[in-house]
Amino acid sequence: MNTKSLANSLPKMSRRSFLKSSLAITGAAALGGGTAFAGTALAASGNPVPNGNAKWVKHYCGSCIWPNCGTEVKVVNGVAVEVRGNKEHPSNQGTLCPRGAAQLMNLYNPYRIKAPLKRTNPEKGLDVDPGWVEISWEEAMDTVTEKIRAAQAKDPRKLMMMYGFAGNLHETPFVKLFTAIFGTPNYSMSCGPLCEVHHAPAMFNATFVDRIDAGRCNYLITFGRNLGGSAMFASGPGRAMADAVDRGMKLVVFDPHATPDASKGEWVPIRPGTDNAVGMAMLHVILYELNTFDVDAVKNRCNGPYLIDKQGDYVRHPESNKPLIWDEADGKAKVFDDPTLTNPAILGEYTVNGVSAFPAFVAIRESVATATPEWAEEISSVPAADIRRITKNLVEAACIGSTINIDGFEFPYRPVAVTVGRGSANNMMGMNFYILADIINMVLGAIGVPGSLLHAAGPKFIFEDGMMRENPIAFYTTDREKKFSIPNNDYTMKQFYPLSRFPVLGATMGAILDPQKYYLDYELEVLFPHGANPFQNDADYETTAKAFQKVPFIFTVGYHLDETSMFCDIILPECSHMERYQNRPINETMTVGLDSIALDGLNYKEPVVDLVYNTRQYDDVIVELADRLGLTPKLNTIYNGFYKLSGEFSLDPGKKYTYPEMLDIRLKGFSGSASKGVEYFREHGFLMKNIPLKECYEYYFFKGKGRLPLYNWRDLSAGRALQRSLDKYGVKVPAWDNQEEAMREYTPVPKWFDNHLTNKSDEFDMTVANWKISPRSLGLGGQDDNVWLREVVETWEYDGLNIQINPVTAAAKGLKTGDKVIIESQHGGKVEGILQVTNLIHPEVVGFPAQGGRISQFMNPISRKGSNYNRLLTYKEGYVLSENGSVSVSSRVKISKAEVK
Ligand SMILES: Nc1nc2c(c(=O)[nH]1)N[C@H]1C(S)=C(S)[C@@H](COP(=O)(O)OP(=O)(O)OC[C@H]3O[C@@H](n4cnc5c(=O)[nH]c(N)nc54)[C@H](O)[C@@H]3O)O[C@H]1N2
Ligand SMILES: Nc1nc2c(c(=O)[nH]1)N[C@H]1C(S)=C(S)[C@@H](COP(=O)(O)OP(=O)(O)OC[C@H]3O[C@@H](n4cnc5c(=O)[nH]c(N)nc54)[C@H](O)[C@@H]3O)O[C@H]1N2
Ligand code: SF4
Ligand SMILES: [Mo]
Repeated sequence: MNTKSLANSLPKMSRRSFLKSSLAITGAAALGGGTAFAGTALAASGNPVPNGNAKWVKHYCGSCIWPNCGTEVKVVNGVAVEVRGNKEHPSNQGTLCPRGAAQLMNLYNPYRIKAPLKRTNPEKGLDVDPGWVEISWEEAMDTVTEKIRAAQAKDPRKLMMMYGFAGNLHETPFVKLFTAIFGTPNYSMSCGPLCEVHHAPAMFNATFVDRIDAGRCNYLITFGRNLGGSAMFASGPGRAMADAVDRGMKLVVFDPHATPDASKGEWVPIRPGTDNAVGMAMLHVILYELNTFDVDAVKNRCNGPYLIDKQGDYVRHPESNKPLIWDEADGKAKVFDDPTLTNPAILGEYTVNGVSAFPAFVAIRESVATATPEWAEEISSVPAADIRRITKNLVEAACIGSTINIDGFEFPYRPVAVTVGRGSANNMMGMNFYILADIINMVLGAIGVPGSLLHAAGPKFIFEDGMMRENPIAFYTTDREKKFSIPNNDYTMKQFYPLSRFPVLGATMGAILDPQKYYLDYELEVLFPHGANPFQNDADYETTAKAFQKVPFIFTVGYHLDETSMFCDIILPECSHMERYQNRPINETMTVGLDSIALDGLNYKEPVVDLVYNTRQYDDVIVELADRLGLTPKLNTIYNGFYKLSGEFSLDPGKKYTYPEMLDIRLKGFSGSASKGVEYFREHGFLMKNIPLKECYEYYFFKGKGRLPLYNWRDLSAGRALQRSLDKYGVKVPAWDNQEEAMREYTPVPKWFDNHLTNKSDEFDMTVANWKISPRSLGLGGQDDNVWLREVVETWEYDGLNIQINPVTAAAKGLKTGDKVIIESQHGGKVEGILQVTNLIHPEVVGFPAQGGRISQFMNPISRKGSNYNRLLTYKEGYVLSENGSVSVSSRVKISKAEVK
């Protein structure tokens, strides 16, 4: 269904008063006197801005994945009129990007939800008029409370929350801890299946995201990591990259599309979904052709020397059960932490405990024995000579053997990094490739040391078997086997995808529609999506629509009437970013420079003006809901635990607080001072607690204590644990026709397998690629109907929201810029759009910048422009990433000219 046909098929919508009033509004000034809702905690706590005066209010931006930028908002006579960067703020140092500057339109967007709404039409669908009517907050909260209470009385698991990026940005415990407070295991995330950027950081180095030490890196290779469009925040990352390029850092970009950062280095066009082949060839060149790598790192900083048996398991000491290493110094097997261990063997074969064993490095090496650059060229289209040249440059730039002294501590100095983003990681074999990139970094010793790829989480590492243990927040392998149950306890489906960080959205939707197939013996009754859009941002939106139609009661706390709202029974309108009390940790991620690497602190914001409409802050809604359900003590206790609050600076479990009061205690807990609560932060906007420089490099914590997983025994054991659980209950991974495919990614060493992107035996002769563009944050922060940002996209972005193909392909297919085209996917999806012919795209690829084609009829019509490439993707098992259920961001497609009517 495309936008046009949907619009034509829509019933005549009865435009209710909330829309009428919005259209009458012409300017920000007219809104200054908008209705504030006197009953909220926010209003009760007092307006910080005196009317009649011009004043700059300290704030921080609410418009990006990493909203570090400190801002100041100019308020005149109660109307916010300007945003500027806070010069005192160490993160952005006074700068601001267009998304930040355009926040005024987020506040004064006439398409916001202005009062609580109730649907009067019981029929639900993306093209059905819900028949919204305005109701009071009291009525709305009564209805929601009663529905939750009724579901809880039957089975607390009948309640499910779904959050997305717009909700995530609240930085409140009440998004992530909603399930704990309301006592259900069921949650889902629209920002999961297409956002698999955490796998290798979590598995390889126990952190949430990795970051490039751009302040010291000299040679940076990116695979599907769109630094220009996605990570050039106005804060530290943008500055770090600009400084690095000025300093002469070489940048090599493997991407089907020439990203903005590729213009600052070398662009290597690659067929989507084939990065794993190129990575294997790079490792082959390093280990077989150049035979130059960081021998010390392989011997002493990873599990390269751990002895493994023919089954791939560690060979362990019979008594202590510790993994063994062969010491070449005296020809003996020793436990990994034996103080006499001097020269770990990384090659050869040994007999230990009566079995034949070899160092894990041997298995890694053999896995790429035949992965020549010529083999990879066939698969990826990247010339073998380029793979050899780039790999050689990388190895030379690694300065293997050199050291650097930071704060009196001697580090290996490896100024190179191979880094992976969504385009590669979220693609077929992406999890394997993500790990492989870290294997390449590891054999060069370029991980966690100055100049290389770092991990942001700080000194929270736990070691097991001498190895860093996986990130505890991601709870992987062993825990999941213990919790595996049939009937299945929850709708997250994580138990069938043991390496998933997120709930498996597609499987959850399938389970709502057919619980038995997913071994569930109960149905959901209440669904609470918040700032989540599984219709626009994920795959198979028609299945999601059917699942949403099936759940009896859905409510949201919403900013505008997005696609998800179309299925809601009750809508509670929420404050915009400039009307919220919030705090948010400051730490630079993804890319760090010399002046941003050690930043650590907390940002603060509060409403800059009276509430423009009859809205409440999300947090106040949750606090109120919990109170109505008798859950205040639980909520307060969980809040204390989340922020590690105790004693003087902690909540009294028996007392009901407003959110600003809770925040005040949190800020005092953070600063450790009674004088540094809300008042202090109001005046300063932030508080820094920078970390010592040497602690920014994990090597500092690992040296002599733990190693990294060159050999991914964990992947192997996760697959085996899953198989044991399936066998124990005699069940299958639900919905996979081919169980072998469901198990194929659990490999401890690099591996290649053909898949739906590489099997080109039909008419779908091209592959899609999609990327983010800097002025546009998906739906994040309500940008899609932010008219100022829209103008930036349409006036200044070279590609607007048009579909791109290469001139060679265009000529062969008789297509030209401006043609209306239809793209059809191998999975059956279809989208229309306007063509842009450009050299900046691989000849076999159809490129989709950002995302367009919003279908909600209640948002600003400008948001409907463009095409929604997500229609071309699928959740269908066999096409997703088997280890974690993530969706492949590519599919094969064909392109044709649309008939002009
Ligand atoms: N085509 C395409 N699809 C993608 C991606 C891509 O690059 N291209 N990226 C993927 C990635 S990495 C991610 S993380 C996900 C993100 O996907 P989601 O988590 O779904 O995030 P958003 O689209 O940012 O926002 C979700 C919804 O919140 C609404 N919203 C905006 N502001 C507010 C607000 O203040 N309050 C509330 N309650 N709602 C608000 C938006 O209109 C939108 O409908 O998308 C994935 N999907
Ligand atoms: N402006 C803006 N910035 C954002 C966001 C936003 O919405 N807007 N969202 C934030 C979020 S939630 C996330 S997760 C991060 C993600 O940031 P990134 O990981 O950088 O992800 P994308 O921007 O989606 O970029 C994916 C890149 O991969 C390329 N690509 C696609 N397929 C392939 C492939 O098969 N192989 C290779 N080598 N490349 C491929 C695309 O062309 C694109 O350049 O960005 C964050 N930053
Ligand atoms: S970089 Fe991010 S936080 Fe900074 S102004 Fe832009 S959107 Fe806001
Ligand atoms: Mo994401």
